Amino acid sequence: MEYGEALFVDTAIAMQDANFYGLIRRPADLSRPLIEWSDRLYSWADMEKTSAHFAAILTALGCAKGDRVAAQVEKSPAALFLYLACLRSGLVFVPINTDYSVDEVEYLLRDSRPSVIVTNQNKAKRLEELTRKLTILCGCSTVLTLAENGSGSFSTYIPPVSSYGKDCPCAPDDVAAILYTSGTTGKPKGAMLSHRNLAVNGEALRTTWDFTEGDILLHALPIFHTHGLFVACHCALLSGARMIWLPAFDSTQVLAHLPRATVFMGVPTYYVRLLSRADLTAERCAHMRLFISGSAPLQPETFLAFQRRTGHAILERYGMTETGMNTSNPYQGERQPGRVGRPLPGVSVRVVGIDNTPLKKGNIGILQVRGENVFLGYWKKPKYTNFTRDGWFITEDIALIGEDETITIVGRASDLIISGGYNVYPREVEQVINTLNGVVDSAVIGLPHPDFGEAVAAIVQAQLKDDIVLNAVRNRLANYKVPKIVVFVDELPRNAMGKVRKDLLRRTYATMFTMAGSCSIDGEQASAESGK
Ligand code: MCA
Ligand code: AMP
Repeated sequence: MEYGEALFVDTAIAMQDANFYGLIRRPADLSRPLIEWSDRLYSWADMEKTSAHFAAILTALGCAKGDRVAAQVEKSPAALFLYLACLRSGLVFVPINTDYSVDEVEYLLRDSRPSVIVTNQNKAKRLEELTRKLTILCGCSTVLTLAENGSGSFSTYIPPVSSYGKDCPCAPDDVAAILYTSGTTGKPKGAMLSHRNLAVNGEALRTTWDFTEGDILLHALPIFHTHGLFVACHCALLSGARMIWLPAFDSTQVLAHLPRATVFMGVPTYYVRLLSRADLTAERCAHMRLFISGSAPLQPETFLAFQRRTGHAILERYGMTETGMNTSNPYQGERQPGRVGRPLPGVSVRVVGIDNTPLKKGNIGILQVRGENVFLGYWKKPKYTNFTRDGWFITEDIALIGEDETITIVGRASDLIISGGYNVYPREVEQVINTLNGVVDSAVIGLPHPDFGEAVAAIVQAQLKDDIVLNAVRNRLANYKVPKIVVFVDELPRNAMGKVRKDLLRRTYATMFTMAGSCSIDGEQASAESGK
């Protein structure tokens, strides 16, 4: 059984030049604000002008269609304009998590081989050293800087007049962006997203969630992932809406801006943290029309507590880096806690058994997805691309399609941990821990956590100080991958094949974080995180 409609018919998307930038719906009056950022307003005209200027800079730097531009920059309107400049020039944007360590960045640069790397002043020196090394090894080149206020060696580069020109025509399957996502192998893979992928998914979300020019999107997400860059920004860009941007999630800031906003998007942790604030009230949300959650499971108790407190039923949707958004609860109609709704326009889903046989409603199996939202494949790693022979993308999610055709994500086939909306692949952390002297083996697992949903725990067969383990991970990987707890054991439990029984470990340590009870969703006992 398959559900949803894979054929997506939209004349705007069927047009000859499929450059996603051409689909942006500017308001008639370009002086209208697009982004409110601290005490500055950036208009739609600023977006047009700055992205054209940045595109000219990239051309002057020698970038040609299809070249990669890597960006490890703090969130700012200038960073968004850099992304748009890449689209306009037919370049492939490669956003990098600002928290990534030198080792992690090195891997991404070696893999993506960008022609230009844009970064912050404080990272530039480090990246220049890295780039010098990589230039010898694999031909990576220029490193330039772009600060949060838009200054830096990238934006002050003066391109010759001849570098300014028309936007680059693109075919629907031209790659617009490569987003890195980890995998069971522990090494990130670059998901190639085409102009078509971005267009069909952006349009599906805009129409499903009823975005209009009158909307004001409160944006607190990072912009190096699908959620903050594509889901949030594309809804605004495709509808002529306005955005209020925060540098990062901060519940005080979010609450301060909610009375002027109409839409808010976040990972479940944002909602848990908002609920821990007694000043989250229905009055404060009176101007809001929609709260959206995704990237990780929204607990039904969070959904219900939020509804009780504010009168708003959070709309939960489900997606992946490789596919964009696949399903959504309805804008009009009942939003069901614990379910991720039905397929979006243009998306088909099915649930299959281990022999790849499609299952009937009511059965649990692996979720597969098909549609024009599904990515082109992994950059330079075709053999990792998980498609069935008949063209379905195999997710690592286990799902149930209900009688009413709504979907519940019941688990994951892989060991993936989703902590506060960030993915952590255990293998990557285990590999670091296992290199330490005295470590026989380790098992990294996700445990229920009241704030992050899941948190990383390391069960290590060794007798060491936990600082040694934590510092080793901290030095090599991004902060959010550092275990929140390390447990030393004499022996890891194994099955007959010698494989570590992670299921048993997850059960044994299940209440490790929840017992501590660091966050309350009732607001009365605001947690230590309440200022975040
Ligand atoms: C920060 N830390 C974390 C996390 N974030 N640890 C675990 N999980 C995290 N997500 C580290 C910090 O570095 C710090 O380490 C310590 O934990 C406490 O941090 P805290 O100050 O509480 O964190 P924060 O800075 O307030 O950030 C938490 C956050 C943030 C606001 C939840 O992680 C966030 O904005 N997450 C959103 C991620 C996201 O956009 N995901 C979308 C992916 P130390 O104590 O050592 O300093 S796109 C996707 O998934 C798909 C496609 C989809 O469906 O959308
Ligand atoms: P990423 O690798 O960052 O693309 O994350 C994609 C994964 O996030 C999916 O495969 C799911 O496991 C998870 N995910 C996203 N949205 C939801 C949701 N609403 N409920 C449960 N899991 C989700």
